[in-house]
Amino acid sequence: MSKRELYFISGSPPCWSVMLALEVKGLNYTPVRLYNSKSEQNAPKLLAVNPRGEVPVLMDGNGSGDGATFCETLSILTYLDAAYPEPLLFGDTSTETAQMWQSISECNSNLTDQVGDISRPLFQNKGANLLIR
Ligand SMILES: N[C@@H](CCC(=O)N[C@@H](CS)C(=O)NCC(=O)O)C(=O)O
Repeated sequence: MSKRELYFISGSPPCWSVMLALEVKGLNYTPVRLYNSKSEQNAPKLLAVNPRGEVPVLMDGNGSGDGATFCETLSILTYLDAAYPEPLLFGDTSTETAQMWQSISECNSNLTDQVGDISRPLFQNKGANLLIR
């Protein structure tokens, strides 16, 4: 069994990002599905990693004794790129890397909240009052 575990909730785009990165890099991992309906992401073991009770959470015991545990998609992707550079996710040149981070920053600053305002009421029945403004 892989010593690398990814804790995820079905249908979660942030979790998909990490799954994609692991596949692109050819890294084996054990996917650990959590059920949002049972609040499994709030288990003490996971709250110790992310007190906000959100996934993805990556536990990377890579067998070399310097395993790592992270939450937050971008920090997980950054860790994977540094630890397993083949192939690089964030560009091969300084210009490519800057262009990618520019796009990521623009999305996070201008798109993520707005998409959440629409998707949370639709998919999680949360925050429907936000749609009635
Ligand atoms: N900024 C976080 C967002 C993660 C996030 O929103 N995860 C959602 C699934 S898409 C979650 O865990 N929700 C559980 C909950 O709200 O109780 C990241 O990029 O990792």
